[in-house]
Amino acid sequence: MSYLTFLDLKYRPVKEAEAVILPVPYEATTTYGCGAREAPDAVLAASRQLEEWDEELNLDVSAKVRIATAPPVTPEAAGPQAMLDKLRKTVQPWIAEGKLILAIGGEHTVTLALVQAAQTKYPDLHIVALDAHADFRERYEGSPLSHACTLRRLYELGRPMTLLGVRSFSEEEHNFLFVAPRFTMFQARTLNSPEGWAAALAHLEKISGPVYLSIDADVLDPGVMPGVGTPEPGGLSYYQVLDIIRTLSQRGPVIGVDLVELAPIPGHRVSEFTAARIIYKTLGYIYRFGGK
Ligand SMILES: [Mn+2]
Repeated sequence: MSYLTFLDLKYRPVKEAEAVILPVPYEATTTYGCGAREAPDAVLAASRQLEEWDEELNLDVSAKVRIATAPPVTPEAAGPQAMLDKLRKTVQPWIAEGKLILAIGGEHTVTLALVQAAQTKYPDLHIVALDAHADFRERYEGSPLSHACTLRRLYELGRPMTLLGVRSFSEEEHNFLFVAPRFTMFQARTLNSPEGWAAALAHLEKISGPVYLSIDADVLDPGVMPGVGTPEPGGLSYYQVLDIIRTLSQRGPVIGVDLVELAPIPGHRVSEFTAARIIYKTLGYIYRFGGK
């Protein structure tokens, strides 16, 4: 095959896989720094440099889990809704078969289709989002499907939601977030106090049932993850993000994952390498603790 595979693994058709790495190079509504469309290829290229051995779990995850890298879901000229429909139809049969999808965006909008597809098999799912921004606007620049509205659209799917690492939102978002039912938020500043961090992990441990995990790369501190469209200071550390994912995996099934909004900086490899590492660590945690 002519496209890149995760970890440079030998090509495996999706139908033979338990876990599917899905590149979604979609970028239409980015408002500041752009480059999210370059992210999937950059992450796949960086993943070739990863050790297959997980130094924390003491196992070669790639030898235990049948991983396939799917062909990229390419953007639809007809607009965001057409793109989301195409993405949803692509992953629907894989989810029905119980495969774990790990999607690499692309802008945050893609999460909507992935969660809608996951919801057909896991109607009782809980959405956990890691994001510097609330993404809770009703509309942004005229569009309800802007990346700045993603978590609002997800929330409207009617499931409980937990948002961690947020440190920037508008007055409109503030007024909504602090009264919204079935919604829990741990701001980045809270997570940086020992009590706040312990409370967040205790909350995650208590989530029952399937979890869909959406990681906006900008949840990480820009010192760790500079390659994002809107780098907000005061973000989470690499180990904080890993501890959140490990905690979620230990408590129950994590049934879908995406990492979005990465915007690689040409010649500066740290962001895509860190993203590749987080995706592989996530797969390791889910395999080791979640039975997938
Ligand atoms: Mn976001």
